[in-house]
Amino acid sequence: MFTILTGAQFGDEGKGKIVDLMSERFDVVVRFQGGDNAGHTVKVGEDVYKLHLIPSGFLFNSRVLIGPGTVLNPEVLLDEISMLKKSGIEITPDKLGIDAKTSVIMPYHIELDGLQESRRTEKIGTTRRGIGFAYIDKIARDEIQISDIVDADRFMSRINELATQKEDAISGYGGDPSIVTDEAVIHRYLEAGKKLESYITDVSFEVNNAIDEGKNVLAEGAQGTHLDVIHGTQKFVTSSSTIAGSACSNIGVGPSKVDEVIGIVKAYITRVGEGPLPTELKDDIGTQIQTVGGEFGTTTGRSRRCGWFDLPLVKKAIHLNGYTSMALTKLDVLSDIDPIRICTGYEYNDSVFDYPPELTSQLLECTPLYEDLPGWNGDLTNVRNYEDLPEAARKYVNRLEQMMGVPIEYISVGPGRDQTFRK
Ligand code: 2SA
Ligand code: GDP
Ligand code: MG
Repeated sequence: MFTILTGAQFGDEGKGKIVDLMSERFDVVVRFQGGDNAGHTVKVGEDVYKLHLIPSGFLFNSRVLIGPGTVLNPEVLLDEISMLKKSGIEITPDKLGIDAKTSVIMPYHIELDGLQESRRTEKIGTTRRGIGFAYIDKIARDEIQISDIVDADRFMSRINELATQKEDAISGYGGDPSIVTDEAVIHRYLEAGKKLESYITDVSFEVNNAIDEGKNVLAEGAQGTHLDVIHGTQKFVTSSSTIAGSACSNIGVGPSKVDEVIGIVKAYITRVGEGPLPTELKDDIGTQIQTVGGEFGTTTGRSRRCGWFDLPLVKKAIHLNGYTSMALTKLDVLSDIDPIRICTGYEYNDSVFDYPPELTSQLLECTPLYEDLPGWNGDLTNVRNYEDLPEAARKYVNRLEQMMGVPIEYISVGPGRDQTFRK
């Protein structure tokens, strides 16, 4: 069985939590795009793990894989492996595999990301992890792959081939180009290569074999649908394709193998970084949601902007991903707010739409239209059954499900594994 899971909004929907929860039934969990810009939080009891690269299935017996469509900072991965080791969790090559063709994020990518972002008059708000520049190099065929850093001669020949181009690029932004051939950096990367060599594998081969053997494979998305580089709110997007179809192309699995596609959706919406967010709340309710929901970037600590549930954006996410079911997270955060608003459409240019306009510039001009539902009071974090939710909360969930037209399978009322139940 092959399952794909993606975020239906702008990321941070709680994918890490739901993947952890589901991993018990998956033999293989695989990351297929993005890099350490992602931040996925897994909370078990009092232990909280904030992961950027290792798939969130690491706590169960699943084999976890990093696919060739990702961009990998090897030092961040090694830090994660040692952080988990300190918590008594061994990430050995039996547990984790990295595809040989995975692009490596080099220090010059990070430098260029920071320089370009500082120079932009209209900022994107990148995580400054070098993601965009690493993907540029993949597409330009100027990447360094993980299999290159395990071989000193090959690595040096790649660096020498690329040096002038990268130095010119950094100088062009007014930066210091010495980082490109810095001996200490090269030494550090070669050391990282030695430590990671035994993890290298062929992810497409492993995943296809696992599916053919009847095992359960989960593809874990990072960021969210509307940050997709092709279908998202350009230019305010990440540099990879975040939607479900990308799992097939990035891992190397045929679309005929996909059995289910799960969308993770928050009971409201958040966005970190710049770009349109039509239902953004810049008032006390927005602050309340941000505080109660702990809406701060898992990677950068930046404040996440918060807004009401935006149905048009979710409808588009349902189109782009073909969700077969949804998990609704963070319902607990909406307690003690009355009324609770659902954006059902937008007014744009004196017309009304129930689907987002194609262009970012148009979405920026949209005024949301709302349906109001009564709120509820009290803490939901101890609720363990759907029937035990306050009636108003059940009505809210049912209305969302009816409007989305896709069944809500899981409801989450807190960061913990046990704070989840089936509808
Ligand atoms: P980048 O760094 O080039 O991918 O940034 C481009 C845009 O993509 C957004 N982006 C994200 N949005 C939500 N969550 C992300 N992960 C972290 C988290 C973010 C953080 O889990 O909280 O800690 O700030 C993520 N990664 C990238 C980014 O904000 C830009 O708008
Ligand atoms: P991801 O990027 O989609 O994996 O999400 P993040 O981990 O970046 O952000 C989600 C945050 O919400 C994390 O701090 C989670 O621990 C937390 N979280 C997940 N589900 C719930 C929930 O149902 N309620 C509350 N209050 N927090 C949750
Ligand atoms: Mg996140």
